[in-house]
Amino acid sequence: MENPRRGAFIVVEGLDRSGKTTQVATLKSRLEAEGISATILKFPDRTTAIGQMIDSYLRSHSDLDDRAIHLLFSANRWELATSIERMLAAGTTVVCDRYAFSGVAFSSAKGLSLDWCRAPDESLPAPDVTIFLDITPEQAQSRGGYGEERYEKQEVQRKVRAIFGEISCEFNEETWVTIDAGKEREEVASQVWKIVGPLTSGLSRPLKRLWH
Ligand code: 2DT
Repeated sequence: MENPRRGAFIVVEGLDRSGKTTQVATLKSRLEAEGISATILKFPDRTTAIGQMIDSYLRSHSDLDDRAIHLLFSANRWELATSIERMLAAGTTVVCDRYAFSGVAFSSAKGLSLDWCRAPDESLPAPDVTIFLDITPEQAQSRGGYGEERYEKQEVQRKVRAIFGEISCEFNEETWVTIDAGKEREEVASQVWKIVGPLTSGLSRPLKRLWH
């Protein structure tokens, strides 16, 4: 029988080296161990045709206009939007590694206006909660620095972090939670679980839409 309560939509955002990938993997194991029906998604989803164009851009194998790549990142979310809605309606918890907030933060760090950046993601399913794993560029550096991809540079990360700060002000403390990701891995994982755990029994309120 279909679950009358829908699944929760949880987004994990964070800067490079914030431990986002590790935390999402830890969360997945915890959800599985608790027997909770959950799916993990990651944006960009580099497996689709659009995702492959994004991958090529991020690896600097191709160049694209700032607006064109922004629209591709958004289209990459839209191509999964219906399946996200279906999974939530079926009672599955959906955890998403990056979402539209990364889209807005990284593109507007390049000088595009926040309003322009937001527009293509308008009406996408809105997360019930966004967990932002915060780390300073200095802490990131002490974790071994950044990788090779296009945005993995201190100056970009600094700007992106400031924009995430601005975006967070638009949400209340239930829909946007910032966690100090400079703490020990286990400590961060337990804070993440404190937020996610209570949502895994399902929600009866309707899913909201960005950016309402
Ligand atoms: P990963 O290192 O997590 O694969 O991210 N990005 C991501 C954007 O510029 N716009 C977006 O909409 C999204 C989802 C953030 C790859 C890089 O892509 C950036 C880092």
